[in-house]
Amino acid sequence: MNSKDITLIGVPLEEGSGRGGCAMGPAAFRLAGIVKSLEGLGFRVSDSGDLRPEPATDLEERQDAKNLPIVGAFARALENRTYEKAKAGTIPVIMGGDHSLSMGSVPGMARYAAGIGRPLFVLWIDAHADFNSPETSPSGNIHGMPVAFFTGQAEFAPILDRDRPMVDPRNVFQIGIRSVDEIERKMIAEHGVNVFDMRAIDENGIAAIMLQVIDRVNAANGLLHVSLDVDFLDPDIAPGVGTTVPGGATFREAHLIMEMLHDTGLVCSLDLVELNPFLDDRGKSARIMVELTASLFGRRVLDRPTRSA
Ligand code: EXY
Ligand code: MN
Ligand code: MN
Ligand code: MN
Repeated sequence: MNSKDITLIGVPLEEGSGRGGCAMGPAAFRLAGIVKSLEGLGFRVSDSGDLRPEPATDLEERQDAKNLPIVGAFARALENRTYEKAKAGTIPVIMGGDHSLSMGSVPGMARYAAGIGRPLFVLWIDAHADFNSPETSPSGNIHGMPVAFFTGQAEFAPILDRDRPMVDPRNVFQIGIRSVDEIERKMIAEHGVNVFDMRAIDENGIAAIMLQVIDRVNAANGLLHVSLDVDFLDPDIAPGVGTTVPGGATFREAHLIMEMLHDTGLVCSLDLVELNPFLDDRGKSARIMVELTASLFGRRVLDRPTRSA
């Protein structure tokens, strides 16, 4: 992440979540001052506006993957936009929108990483594993499926190019997990996804976990895509999300993740997802997400010596 250029991409997508509200997310991030915060840190910020694809006519409606024509259309448009903006030397920051948008952002970054011959790693910061497929999903909501999709474990329709680069599930790190479906639990273990649930955070602390993640990415000379779901945070501090799960991360824990990531310079792209302004409390959750974004891009309280390896 040596670039000083950030491209904001608005993704007003809520059809993957099974309820209304997330489509207002991009507007709420703008209102909470995301552009000014990043500019204040010395970045050139270009807001590329909101994607507005038409539903794909070649994708069929189905009950086990609801609203596939529009979710698939967003995945296609975002895969392309993310790839192009990364290739142009900027850092894509995707303002969602529900988590099904990662079916576009992550494959776009996987294509970019493959093009420069580096492996892509994904840090999934979420209460949920999002590793369902249409066959295993209890809800049919696609926002519970993106990790299975971009690791090639749930190919439920020809949404993207068949030859697209996949992310190795062993290159996926999940932090904050506390709500997993039964079959999902088996799937993540079987595929070697690295899961740090809330218990792991309680027992080891965020710092020890993050050092493991960072060392793995560094050792492989990888790029790191970060996907931040609002519901990672405890509902008391971030109520603006449709899938709250009690017992989430504190502001300090989330902040430390972002600060440690910034110091590594490994982060190439960021998803901000599941913000539902309709459920929020006076913009509290939008603001906290913008603050965490600022920490990821270098806002700090004091200078401190860099960690030696
Ligand atoms: N595992 C549940 C499902 O698949 O329906 C809930 C998924 C919620 C996903 C949120 C976005 O992280
Ligand atoms: Mn999620
Ligand atoms: Mn979630
Ligand atoms: Mn399947």
